[in-house]
Amino acid sequence: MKISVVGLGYIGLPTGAMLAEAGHEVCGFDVNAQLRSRLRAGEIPGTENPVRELAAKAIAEGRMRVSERIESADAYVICTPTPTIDNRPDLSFVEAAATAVAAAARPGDLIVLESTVPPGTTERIVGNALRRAGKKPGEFRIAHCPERVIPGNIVYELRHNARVIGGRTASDARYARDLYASFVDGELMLTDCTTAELVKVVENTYRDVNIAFANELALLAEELGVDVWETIELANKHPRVNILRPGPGVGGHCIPVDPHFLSNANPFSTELIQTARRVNERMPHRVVRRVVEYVPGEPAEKKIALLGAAYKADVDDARESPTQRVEELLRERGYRTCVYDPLVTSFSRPLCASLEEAVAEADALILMTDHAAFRAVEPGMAGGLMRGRVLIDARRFFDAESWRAAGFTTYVLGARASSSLADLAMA
Ligand code: SAJ
Repeated sequence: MKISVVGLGYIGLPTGAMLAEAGHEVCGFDVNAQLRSRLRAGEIPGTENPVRELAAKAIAEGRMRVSERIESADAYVICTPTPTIDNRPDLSFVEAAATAVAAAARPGDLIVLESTVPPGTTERIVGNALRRAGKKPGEFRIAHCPERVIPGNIVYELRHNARVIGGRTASDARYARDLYASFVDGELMLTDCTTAELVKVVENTYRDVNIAFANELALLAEELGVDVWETIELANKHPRVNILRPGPGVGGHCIPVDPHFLSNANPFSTELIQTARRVNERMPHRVVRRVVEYVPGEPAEKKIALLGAAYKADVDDARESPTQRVEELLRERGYRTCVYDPLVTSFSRPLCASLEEAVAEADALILMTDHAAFRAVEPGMAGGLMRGRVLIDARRFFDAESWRAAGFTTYVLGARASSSLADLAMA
């Protein structure tokens, strides 16, 4: 088949490259002209090596072309972002892509939307775009096949994950299945478009609610003087319990966003979902509260070093990162801040160039992201450069005992109080 992939971001690019590898003729388009020319030159953005290798190979071998427009094809796969503005879904990228695809598509063609959207969106937006182009939606095959890959392991999951394929009709779903069967080894499950849309949003909302539960438990355990990490580990030994991990907040462009697609659809039937969102949104405030408690004195005279700008471990993506919120809140209170991340290049504020620069003369160090690279951070080195010796570990990442042995006062989210505030007052 000839396939037009619309949107060459973290999903469209590897999906296009996989389709090309499976033997299809792929032409990709992205509205970002700079990205188009970089891709043509073989410069693949991002730090996931399997994605870079796969895309570079498909482009170099001419099996995937980066086009200046959306070319007519047998199938169109739309992979554009769906952010939120004030917690409401912004479907403008999907609408623009659907309008352009509708102009190029011919009767019998398949149009697949992969972007995460509120239930009911695919048929409405694609159908309306076709009608505006003077075409009859019934003459096209329309499907929603939500992407489900985890950033950090994209190529593997693209190939192996089960996929939900929703069709406008059962025959549209079967037609789309044949396309996905050409590169997916996982199970392909067929349903209607709206169910597929709901399934995708439900998966991410389930994760948000589960993390909120873990975060609430962390705060409760602190009050009870119990270690939440041990509690969760022991509870998870039960064959039907799987509680996720507490942390400084929930970031990324999916999990904190998608629950709003549901609560926006009906605020009255989504109270649990909305509460979970609030619990997770409060976590950055909890981190800042600990800074206030553990670093007494005039904030303007204090420097706080933050390790990790990425929203999670070992990715270079800082979108909706809890670090961004914690830094903002610290600055609002008057603290000086310095964020270091060895992977992230794009952040809301300038990043420190090195770990040494971040910790130099700092009064406290906050571990925000559990990047493997931070395993090499030694309390002796950090303590030698810092002015104060306070470690706030929001992921239970470091071995707190060795930091305490190096003279640090430590706070570990959800852990049994190990350096009490009373100790701090006496120090
Ligand atoms: N987090 C915790 N505790 C945990 C797990 C995660 O605090 O136990 C935090 C992370 O630190 C991060 C945030 O949650 O800030 C989100 O990270 P994540 O790894 O849970 O999810 P994403 O956003 O990287 O990817 C999710 C995945 N969805 C599910 O696992 C249900 C992925 O499969 C989706 O394709 C992706 O969203 C998406 O694009 O929708």
